[in-house]
Amino acid sequence: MALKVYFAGSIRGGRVDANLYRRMIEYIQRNDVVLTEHVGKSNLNLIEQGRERDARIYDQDTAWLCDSDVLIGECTCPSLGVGYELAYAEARGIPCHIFYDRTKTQLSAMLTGNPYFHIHPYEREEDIYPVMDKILGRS
Ligand code: 6IA
Repeated sequence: MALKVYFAGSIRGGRVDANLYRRMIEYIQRNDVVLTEHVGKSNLNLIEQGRERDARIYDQDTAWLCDSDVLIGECTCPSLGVGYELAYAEARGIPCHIFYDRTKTQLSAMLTGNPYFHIHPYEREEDIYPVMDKILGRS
């Protein structure tokens, strides 16, 4: 059965890796369901829309998180929201897999120091996909 994947990636933290998110999302979607496809879109409105609108985003995202089988996060570009989602998922026992490009950043010790998280440093994008196959039970 298809897995429900919560893909987490930076939005207001910066969109420098948006195209990478899109490719990772498309890869997951070959066999599985991504609840957060918008994270990979190129035309997101990054401007704060007021607390009411953001409350709807928060409610929807936390509902999707609770409904997900696994969280896959790309954490090269630091994001407060992604950090929050990781802690939220951990508190609910949702497995969390974190990818980051070790040639570009050092991950927070609050993630690398927490044995709950499965951490996958990579150096080339093509190294991501075989690991993703294992996470998604494709190999
Ligand atoms: O602090 P950040 O904005 O970088 O947090 C990014 C994370 O929070 C992502 O993994 C998303 O799941 C979630 N998130 C942050 N902003 C939004 C959002 N904004 N919509 C959905 N999830 C969000 C509105 C964009 C909309 C026009 C598609």
